Amino acid sequence: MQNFLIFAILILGFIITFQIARASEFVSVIRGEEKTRKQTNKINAALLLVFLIVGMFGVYWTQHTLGDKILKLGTSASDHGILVDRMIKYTLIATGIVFVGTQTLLFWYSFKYQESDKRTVYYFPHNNKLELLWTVVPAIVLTILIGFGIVYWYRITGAAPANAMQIEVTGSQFKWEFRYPGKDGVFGKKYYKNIDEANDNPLGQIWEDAANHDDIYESGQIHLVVGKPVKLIIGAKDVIHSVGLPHFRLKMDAVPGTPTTLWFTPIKTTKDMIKETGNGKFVYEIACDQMCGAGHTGMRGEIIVETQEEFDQWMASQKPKYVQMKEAAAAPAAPAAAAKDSVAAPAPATADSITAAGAAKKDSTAK
Ligand SMILES: [Cu+2]
Repeated sequence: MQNFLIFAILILGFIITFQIARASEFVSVIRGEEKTRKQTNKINAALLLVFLIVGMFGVYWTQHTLGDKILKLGTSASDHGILVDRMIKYTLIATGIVFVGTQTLLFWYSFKYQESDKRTVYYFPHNNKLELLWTVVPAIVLTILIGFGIVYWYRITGAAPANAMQIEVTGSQFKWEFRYPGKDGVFGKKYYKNIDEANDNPLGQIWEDAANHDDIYESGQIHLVVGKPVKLIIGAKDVIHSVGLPHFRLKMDAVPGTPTTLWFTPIKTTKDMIKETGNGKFVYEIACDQMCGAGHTGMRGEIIVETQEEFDQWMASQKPKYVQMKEAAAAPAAPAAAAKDSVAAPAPATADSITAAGAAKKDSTAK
């Protein structure tokens, strides 16, 4: 029924438009074609001017109303973000001047130089100087802007400093998971077939690899040190996600099977930002920047930027996943207590049986 109504409305609309067009044609015949054409021309010229004024006001109004939503992020909280902000500013200034200039001339001239009986048309086919000017000037401006961009791009995507803290970031529908390499500074090996949420191995760490034994696993939230470079090693378990860091002005795709990296130095602590924004609940956000499914908008992670002392204190309170798992496995007599730390209720009794199961799985796929 609804479809029929929509169809009927469309048909009626078509008939009405057709009839109006026909009626105006008859009117123009009665009035005289030439006169009508001139009149329409005048109306169109005036409408172009109206379009310019309304359009320019629209541009101003959108900035005025929505600009806050962007600017509320405050000044950038990372060193790279300052470069990005600077680049956006210069680009907006250059394109803004060109936009206002060209649009004003385009619509104003259409109005001012509309058809007139008092004026003969000046035939102006070609001018080398002008062509050179409007080719060379934009080329120079664009080269400068792109040059800036390339230099910044290499700085942002280039190798991280040797003293950078490393954090592995893994996206999946619909959450962020993190891993710190622990005291040895080395990430243990992982294998995607080892991913086993039920047995407390969400990243698929290979427990036989001793480098895994001190790796710290975090879900949803990470801690960074202010003024200390951090390198993110980014991956995904299912589809393509993207690590979006609006306050740091950075983003990088999280691709299954192809690790990507991103490094930056946070320059303001969370406390600094609370003071700066006046928002007591301020928290740095990791937003998924790649449409990844139904829960995409809720795929949120949090970053706490703090001083080295605060970070060390927090890190000292963290237990490696391996230790957590061992402890849960060593306490089979008290399943209620174990269930608190480990998601797995009917899980294998020992860590050894978990690794054995993982190894068996690998063997079966190797055949
Ligand atoms: Cu996502």
